[in-house]
Amino acid sequence: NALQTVVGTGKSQYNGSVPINTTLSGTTYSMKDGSRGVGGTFGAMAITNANHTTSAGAVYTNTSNTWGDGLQYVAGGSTTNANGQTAAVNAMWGLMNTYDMLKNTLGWRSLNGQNTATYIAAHVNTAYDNAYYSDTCKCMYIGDGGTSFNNLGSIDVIGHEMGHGVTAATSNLTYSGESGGLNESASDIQGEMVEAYARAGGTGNLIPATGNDWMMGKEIAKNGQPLRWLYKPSKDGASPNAWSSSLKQLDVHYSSGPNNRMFYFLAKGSSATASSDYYSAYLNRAPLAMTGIGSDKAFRIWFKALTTKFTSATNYADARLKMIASAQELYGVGSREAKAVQRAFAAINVGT
Ligand code: ASN
Ligand code: ZN
Repeated sequence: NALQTVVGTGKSQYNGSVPINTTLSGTTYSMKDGSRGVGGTFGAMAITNANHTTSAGAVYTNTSNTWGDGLQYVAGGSTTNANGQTAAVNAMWGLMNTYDMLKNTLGWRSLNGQNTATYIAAHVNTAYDNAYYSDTCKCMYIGDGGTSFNNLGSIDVIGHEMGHGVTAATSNLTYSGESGGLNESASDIQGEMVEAYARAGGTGNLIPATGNDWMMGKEIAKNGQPLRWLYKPSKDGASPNAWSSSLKQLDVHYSSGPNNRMFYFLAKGSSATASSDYYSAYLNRAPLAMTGIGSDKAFRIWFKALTTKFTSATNYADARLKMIASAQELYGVGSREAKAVQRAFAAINVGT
């Protein structure tokens, strides 16, 4: 038919001017990307306008292929963003980069690996300070932010929400207790890896070793404080840095902390200096510190375990065993990578 994927220009809120894929039909542009995903609700990856309700609404359209003005949405505001396009640009940019990171580095297509198109509904609810994935629609809802946050559409938060879709389609980790913490951590890890990929230019088939900040949602916070610190979870005042038998009683956004830290140590290593944010009191045998294997290998090991080995009931001890098995399959029994996994779990008080 007459649908044609074209490249437009979006003024995003957190990443400046960005190229976004749109679709031209007659003389109308719509925020649909027919090159990323097929089928699904809209036949292509898409951004809709929930228009301050809790239902998805219609796909964004425009008479030109230039979208948004980079400004925070203000209800009834006089800026061009009063039409809400900037929120849609944020969403499309995050979604494109999430899709590309998974596909280009891991060969994983969309949420389910089968390339079923997903979408994001922008402007959900009014002054809504959250974003979430729904497995009913296999889609994500992004709020404009209220008292605590600006628009929730930073790259790491979108990567996080899409991570819930990947987890739901694979291990389906139960969203409570230790498995719930691992579910949350899987999303935080994916969010950071998308951030690293996007900031390196969004091309290539490796996860860059640098580029992400190891903090979830720093860009969106009105007070400058991130939602979570992956490298030292306790900085939020509520998340523990290490596993304990009472971890399972915590909210999943706190019991995620130790696994986030495990992943940081695995990728980047730890320090032997007790005053460092990167120090683990549990690596109390020589050499006291550990050397990381880089984000690319760490994420390959993690993703293989999450999508092919974990079950809905996987806890921290089970995750350790399956991560070691994953590393052994990818890099060999006795490999530096497999030993690093063991060491990273030891650093959060899981195993030795
Ligand atoms: N933004 C939150 C999350 O994705 C929503 C929730 O509590 N599930 O974790
Ligand atoms: Zn989450």
